Amino acid sequence: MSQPVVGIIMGSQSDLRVMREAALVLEELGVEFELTIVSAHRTPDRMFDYAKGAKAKGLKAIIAGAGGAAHLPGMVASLTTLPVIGVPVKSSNSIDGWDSVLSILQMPGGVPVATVALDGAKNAGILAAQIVGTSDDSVAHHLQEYKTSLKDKVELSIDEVAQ
Ligand code: RP5
Repeated sequence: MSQPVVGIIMGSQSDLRVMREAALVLEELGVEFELTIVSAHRTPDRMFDYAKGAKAKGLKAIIAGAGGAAHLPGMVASLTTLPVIGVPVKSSNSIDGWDSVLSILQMPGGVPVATVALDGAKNAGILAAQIVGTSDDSVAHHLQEYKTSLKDKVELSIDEVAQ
């Protein structure tokens, strides 16, 4: 096994039902990743250590998912120069997920978090693979194949509708 190049973190085990989509697509695209729980509110020291150590251990991007008052992606982005992709998770007690979306999306200038759709962990995985693919030909090749498969699916449905 080679070294993980993408870190997937989430605020709680309850986020895993959403965040596993990022792991699945990274696996499909041949990207090595690690996955763990890091909470901005419950384990702030762990969050600090994770973000501070991420670049040195070889990560190229971090996917951070959280729900509610979702500070994890923004706080991690404040502690590292790695690109951080934020996944707003619709947690059970949320106001339709708007709390998660706005707290991850509305970062002040200077500390960007690339925010995907509510529960959009799949796109977070693809975006992380695209970051890795800028310097990894094998991953870039997998991404090209993935794009071709999307096109093929549409073309197939066009043919089916025409019949
Ligand atoms: C956030 O609070 C987590 O990211 C999760 O989405 C939400 C609820 O957490 P649990 O109460 O299910 O642990 O910190």
